[in-house]
Amino acid sequence: MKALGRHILVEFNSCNSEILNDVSAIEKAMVEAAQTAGATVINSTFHHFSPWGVSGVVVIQESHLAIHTWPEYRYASVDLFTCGDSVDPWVSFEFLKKAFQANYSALELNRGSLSVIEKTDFKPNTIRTEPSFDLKKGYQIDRNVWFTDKDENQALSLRYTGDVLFDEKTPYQRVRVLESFSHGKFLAINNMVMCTERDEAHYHEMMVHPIMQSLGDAKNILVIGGGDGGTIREIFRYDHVNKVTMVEIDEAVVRASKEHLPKISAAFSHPKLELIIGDGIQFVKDAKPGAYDLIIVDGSDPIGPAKGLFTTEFYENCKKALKDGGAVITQGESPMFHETTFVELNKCLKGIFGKDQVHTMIFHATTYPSGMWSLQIGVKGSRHPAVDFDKNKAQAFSSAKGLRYYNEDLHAAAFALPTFVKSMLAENKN
Ligand code: SPD
Repeated sequence: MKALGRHILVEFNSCNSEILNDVSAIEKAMVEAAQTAGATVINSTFHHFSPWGVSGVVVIQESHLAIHTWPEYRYASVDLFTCGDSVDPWVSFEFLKKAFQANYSALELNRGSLSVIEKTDFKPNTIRTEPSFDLKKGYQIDRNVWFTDKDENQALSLRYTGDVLFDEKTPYQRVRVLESFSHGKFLAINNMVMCTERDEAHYHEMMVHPIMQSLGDAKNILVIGGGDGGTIREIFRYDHVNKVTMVEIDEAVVRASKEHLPKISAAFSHPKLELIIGDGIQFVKDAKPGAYDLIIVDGSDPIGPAKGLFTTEFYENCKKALKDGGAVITQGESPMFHETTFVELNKCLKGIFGKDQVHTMIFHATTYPSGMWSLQIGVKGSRHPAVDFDKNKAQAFSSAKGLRYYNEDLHAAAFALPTFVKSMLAENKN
């Protein structure tokens, strides 16, 4: 070869936009393109941009493969650079063409033409005696792929291995299970984190225990959503519960959790559970008046099928379906991330249950954007869940069950709202 390297500049057009926006699929294709050409992969870094597009590079012992995608133009710009004769970059090109389902144009340049550059007798001052990686151990790629849950202005990202454990597009949404480095496996719906192995207890324990401790002997419970199973797992810690009916719209969520999140989905075989795959909104509409002690709404954010879980009609139907003295608790979004939804939901509940019968809790949701999340409760009666509970029982319960987040002190503390949240909800005393 009369040059140091071969550089192919590729224009991939008319690609599959979905693939061009899928950071995991792109990272996999780029790494495999390098390996197929016989390159030794050292490292890869890929990032998904807001609102769409992916950039990344695969560093190979023989140089690099780089990409930037514009899914909205069905276009990707790709650089394939190899040094020496051992790797043919056109093999990587062929691989990527198929992976992106692309049309193409490409140009090969010789880089470092030996007719214009000359070797010197450069000797570095220090020479590394150990290789930077051990070829004997084989494939040693250090992947850097991120999952990002975001709106236009804020985001939470988790670095994950790049391996996709579950990925299905259902009639309702995209359901995925991925494995993060910091929080274990996690369930994602569309591009939102639903729960991670490491911190799911924060959400599920707070969803269930403050209200269960306050109601004291809730026996007949309805759960809307909650397909991962974390909420029912917490409910079944109470022996006095007679029956839990759970209505989840998307069977794939249940399946994904059973297959990959065994600790979260452990209660699906409980004999007191009736699992219905169906529309929870319609179920509540058709429910017998006064049937339930407690309704738990463990839905996703108000996009797609969960939209109807944020409406006046839905909570009016919940109230009808509750016994006197019963309560509904719902995931109430974030005062820092979804301010409008958080406030509107609160107004909606107050309009139905009455101003003094609606109570808001805040807890640390470390893998939801902003890290600050709420649960909102409507009570059909005068019970105040922050006050009307037995602290000694809560203490005994949380330690006997080995809970990770909820305890007797946190119970009342979770209802103490920061001043800016009180102002949002017009709950300031003066
Ligand atoms: N932005 C995330 C809101 C998620 C609420 N539900 C999560 C389901 C966990 N059981």
